[in-house]
Amino acid sequence: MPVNAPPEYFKAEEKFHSAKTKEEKITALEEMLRLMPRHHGSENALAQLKSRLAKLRKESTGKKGGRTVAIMKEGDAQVCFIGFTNSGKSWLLSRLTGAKPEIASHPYTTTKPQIGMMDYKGVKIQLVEIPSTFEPKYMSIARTADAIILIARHEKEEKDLKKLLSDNFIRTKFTIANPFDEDVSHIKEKIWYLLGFIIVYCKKTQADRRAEHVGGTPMALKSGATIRDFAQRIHKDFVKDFRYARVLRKGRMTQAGLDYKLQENDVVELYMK
Ligand SMILES: Nc1nc2c(ncn2[C@@H]2O[C@H](COP(=O)(O)OP(=O)(O)OP(=O)(O)O)[C@@H](O)[C@H]2O)c(=O)[nH]1
Ligand SMILES: [Mg+2]
Repeated sequence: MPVNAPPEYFKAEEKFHSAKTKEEKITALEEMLRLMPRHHGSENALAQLKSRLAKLRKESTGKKGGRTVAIMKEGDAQVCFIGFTNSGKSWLLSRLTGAKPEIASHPYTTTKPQIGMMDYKGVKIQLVEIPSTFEPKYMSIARTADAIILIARHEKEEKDLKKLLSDNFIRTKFTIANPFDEDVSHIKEKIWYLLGFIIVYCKKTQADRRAEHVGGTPMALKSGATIRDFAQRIHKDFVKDFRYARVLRKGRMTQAGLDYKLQENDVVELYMK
């Protein structure tokens, strides 16, 4: 047994031993591997975990459908809806995006992940409804998503959904929403707030004339982002060829370098070598 493994490791190990399916075993093993301390004394244990995992992965990929289903991320962020059946996930998805998932009163209407693109002030956010069967191959989407909306109609559901996340080792940040009890526009704001983005606007660049738009193209950046993050997002060479930026903030123009911190509603113009 590894020395100094955190308590979460043993929780994952317990889960591994009680897992009924290969997929659940794999998820637990991946978690154990992640949590195992890495030092000289744990090398053997690490190697053992890796080989067990490789074996299980090999056994499970032969099966139809594969082990995990990845949804290609599109837009600036991917947000999952997780909730019990009939909680209004498909309904919410259809209200927030142009998607037309089947909405019905019978349980488990949605059997495969449903995708839609939400527009928030010109920024695109991909929304994914996870089927309420909570199959491991679909739960893995939530693990890599940028945020999760737990769709809960009452406290019991909220509690059970939180447990579901923890049982699946999902640490993605989340918030709770109830589509039949809350304004859809309010949920939209919640999603945005949870993501913690700011919107800045791109002004024409010398290097890229296509970036020229009346009013500027909106760009979503993590709050705390700098001119460097901004430049990198437009083109990988823009940091290398960067001379300076001009930032229009609350009516005032400032000349700024790569480390300059951006704020909501800044309009940024890059000058290149
Ligand atoms: N209470 C209430 N129910 C509604 C409302 N609008 C739709 N519904 C019903 O909510 C139920 C669930 O809707 P869905 O969006 O399909 O639920 P889901 O979470 O996607 O469920 P599954 O995909 O079937 O697991 C349906 O029976 C709808 O008719 C509403 O305003 N209030
Ligand atoms: Mg549905």
